[in-house]
Amino acid sequence: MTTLSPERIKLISKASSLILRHRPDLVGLEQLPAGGWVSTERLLRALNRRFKVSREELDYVVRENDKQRFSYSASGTHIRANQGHSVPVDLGLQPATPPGVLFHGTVDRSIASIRTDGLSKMARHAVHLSVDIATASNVGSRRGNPVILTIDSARMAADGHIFYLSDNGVWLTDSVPSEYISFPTA
Ligand code: HQG
Repeated sequence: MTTLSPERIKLISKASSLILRHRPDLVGLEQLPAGGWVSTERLLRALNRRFKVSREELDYVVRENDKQRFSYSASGTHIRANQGHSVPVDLGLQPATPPGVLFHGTVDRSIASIRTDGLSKMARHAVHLSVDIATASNVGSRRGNPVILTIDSARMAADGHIFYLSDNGVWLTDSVPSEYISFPTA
């Protein structure tokens, strides 16, 4: 069975994220097709040009990736990123009822602006929210000392905000106005 080093997983994961979330043009696609599904062959051809990635290695990354960033179609002929896109994409996700509370990990320097404007999707397709504090803390710590915001998703949903659950358990929504956000007091 193929086992890959963490470095190799990261390399393949990053290159695949770049193509499947941000740069479909790198595999000759003007835009992402419905569902964000790209032919696995097409992705492998592009990866192979740079890194000599085998189908077995890609399978391993899809299966073992720490955040389950990618999914294969049922037959494995196509692959997509489960979330995190910056290019327009219709993932075909159905609106879903979120848990009562969700979390978002950010950093101190963003707080003033989030207090005023709420959470925006910034360069991504949606605002990303987590079901647990540990995940939100990991997300925030990519940028510095994490600050955890608590989102009143129950009230948002009641007020008509639409939520989607990605295949890897991330909650997505268009924006979070600041009235639904609790900021840490300390
Ligand atoms: C902040 C990674 C100022 C927001 C992660 C965040 C996640 C504002 C940054 C996924 C703001 C956007 C998403 C406002 C939002 N003013 N700052 N009004 N509204 N922000 O990367 O949630 O490893 O687009 O707090 O783990 O950090 O790629 O979003 O700090 O799951 O799979 O603007 O990406 O997953 O940053 O991360 P991002 P995110 P992957």
